[in-house]
Amino acid sequence: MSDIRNNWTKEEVLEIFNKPLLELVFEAASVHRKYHNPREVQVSSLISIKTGGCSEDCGYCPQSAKYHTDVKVHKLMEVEEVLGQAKNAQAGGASRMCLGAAWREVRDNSDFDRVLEMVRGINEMNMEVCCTLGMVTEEQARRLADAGLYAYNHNVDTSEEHYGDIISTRTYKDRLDTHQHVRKAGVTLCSGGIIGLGETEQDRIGMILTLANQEKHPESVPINALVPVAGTPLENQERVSIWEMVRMIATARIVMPKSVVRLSAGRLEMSKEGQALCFMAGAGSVFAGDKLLTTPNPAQNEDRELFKILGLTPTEPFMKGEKPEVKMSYKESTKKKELVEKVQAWKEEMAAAKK
Ligand code: SAM
Ligand code: DTB
Ligand code: SF4
Repeated sequence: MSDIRNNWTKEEVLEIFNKPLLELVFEAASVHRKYHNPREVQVSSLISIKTGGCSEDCGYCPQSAKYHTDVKVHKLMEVEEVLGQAKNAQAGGASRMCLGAAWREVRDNSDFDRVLEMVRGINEMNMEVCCTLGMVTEEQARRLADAGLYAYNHNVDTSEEHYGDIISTRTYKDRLDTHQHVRKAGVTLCSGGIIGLGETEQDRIGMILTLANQEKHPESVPINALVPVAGTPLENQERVSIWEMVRMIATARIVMPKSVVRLSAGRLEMSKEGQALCFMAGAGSVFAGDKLLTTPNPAQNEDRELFKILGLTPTEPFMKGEKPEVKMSYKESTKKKELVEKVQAWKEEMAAAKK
């Protein structure tokens, strides 16, 4: 029987999740070695292209307009600034840029046109581009695909049962509908969730089941530990232990063998040894750079040291999928000729550095 399945039962996943920890890690490590190169870790870099002032009420999120947090609202960034940050991230070893916007959903306006231009520019720089912009229609997903989008991130965050306790302004079904739109546009899906929201073990299993029983597993599965932020309803949540992260990562790894499981938010609180165990349990990706969207993340030099100790190297872009073909190139679509030349020069610089 193929081990790529989408008919997992709650009992089966529960049994995996509750195995003695070292057995669980061993099994996950074995699956990892079958489908992935255990010496490589895919490195993604995040940019918050539009920050704060979001109309949604996600209880964990410092960017909701409903809560009073220290996050400063910032309108959509300029294309040039985003491409400049992408270039620095690429030089630091990132193969993927993830552009995050504090939007409920994408609207068909000039801001979206600007995001499409960012996507074209980063794709032109030979990086994978991921966007996380809230809900999208099928047509919007297609426009992103035509601009060269590689992945779309849209997390289920928790189980369907627990969802209403965390977010009231949209439904679980809304999330899954956007997944369908992304799939129909031929863009790879990045979807995972957060632990530490006050959920039960059943909820953690439920979240994994939602992802593992999709017709096609998400190509990326980010597992976030809640970063409790002052001013949000979840500010006083206790931090999850490293053992809970390891269990989640290992279980996701076993039930979705081909997916890249990302050790996501919460790394700042984890020791190097703890992170090593997460890699052993099948994490094949991290967010790098000293900031996630609005909260801190380990500094680049710390990750470099960690990778060196563990003998890990960052993955090259497009190792697990084709580079998306664009309908209109960055050069044809943009009026900013100077920026086109800059991007060209960066590309040559990067190519020379690799030789
Ligand atoms: N607005 C879009 C959306 O919600 O889909 C995109 C941005 S949103 C910040 C992306 C994801 O970040 C959320 O789905 C959630 O999983 C994660 N996230 C947000 N705040 C977090 C926190 N405090 N700790 C851990 N993960 C968090
Ligand atoms: C994901 O699963 N985690 C990232 C990314 N996808 C967009 C976001 C984490 C955000 C943590 C809180 C913050 O920095 O605002
Ligand atoms: Fe808005 Fe996304 Fe934050 Fe929810 S998680 S409040 S949708 S930015």
